[in-house]
Amino acid sequence: MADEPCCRISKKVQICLAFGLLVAVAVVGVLMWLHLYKWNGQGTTEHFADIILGRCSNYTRIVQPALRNVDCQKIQEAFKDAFISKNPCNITEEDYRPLMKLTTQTIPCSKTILWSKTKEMAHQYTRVHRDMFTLEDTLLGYMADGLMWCGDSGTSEMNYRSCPHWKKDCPNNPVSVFWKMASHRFADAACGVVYVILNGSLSNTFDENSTFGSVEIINLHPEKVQALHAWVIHDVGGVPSDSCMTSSINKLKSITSQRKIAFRCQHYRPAPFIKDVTNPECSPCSSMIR
Ligand code: NGD
Repeated sequence: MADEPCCRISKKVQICLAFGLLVAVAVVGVLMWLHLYKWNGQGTTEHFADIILGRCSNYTRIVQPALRNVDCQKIQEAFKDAFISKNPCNITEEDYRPLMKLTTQTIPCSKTILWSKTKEMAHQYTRVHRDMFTLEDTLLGYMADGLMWCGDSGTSEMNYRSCPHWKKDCPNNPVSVFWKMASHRFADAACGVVYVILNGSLSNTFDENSTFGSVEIINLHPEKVQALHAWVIHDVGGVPSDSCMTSSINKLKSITSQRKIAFRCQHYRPAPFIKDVTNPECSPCSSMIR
């Protein structure tokens, strides 16, 4: 009889405790969810580290066997170290320095292809003309192309839920800093004639704010780069017009002339461009529209 009120109270307490615990778990869950999904960009690509290792092995064994002595395990570690346990809005070029050192590569003169808003076309071109290189045909670009990655301070995990979007969140995120640095280095090393494939179906065929316009063009060295050749590609169904005569291309021309780099522009339709422009130096090329 004397135990009853005590038991009734303890049941109430138990229920209160259970409810409190449930609320606490829910709050922690919501906070974790908000933390993981706090960015507006896609999260880290699933199996990021394995993909880097796999692509590195494939590239150094099959694509460019001259690089077979490269240590892919070390490269994978250096890549992860650049952004793991770091604030993903505060990544610096210093963070990527070790990775850059491990991936030095020589590209022959007059074999560099830059692109802007023509990624597919540029890669189709180098799949046919295998002696030419876009950044994504180098080891560094090959490993990272199409992937997303980021971590966070206070955890050694990658964030697979969300990563900072370069426009909506912050510019100094792991992906943007990587591509800016890789593009800078690629342009910096270019020599001879450099080619750029541009999209003639857009009004801003040359976009000063693009990576090509803001990073690559200003890092070509006039002592090594004798000319920049722009290949402007039209849509098949587009109105045939001279895409080399637009104000946007004139802007590019004036930037190159200020930088003491010769400039030449040719316009093409996609199919003949991929197939026929085998010798970039041919002049005039049979596939020219005019
Ligand atoms: O700051 C950025 C950024 N800038 C552009 N892009 C960016 N992505 C970020 N995460 N952070 C994206 O790069 C954009 O959405 C496109 O998907 C892609 C290329 O942008 P585009 O078509 O505007 O061309 P860009 O001129 O900016 O750059 C192409 C040149 C080319 O010669 C490559 O050697 O710069 C080199 N690149 C830059 C950025 C990304 C390559 C890549 C790549 N492979 O993803």
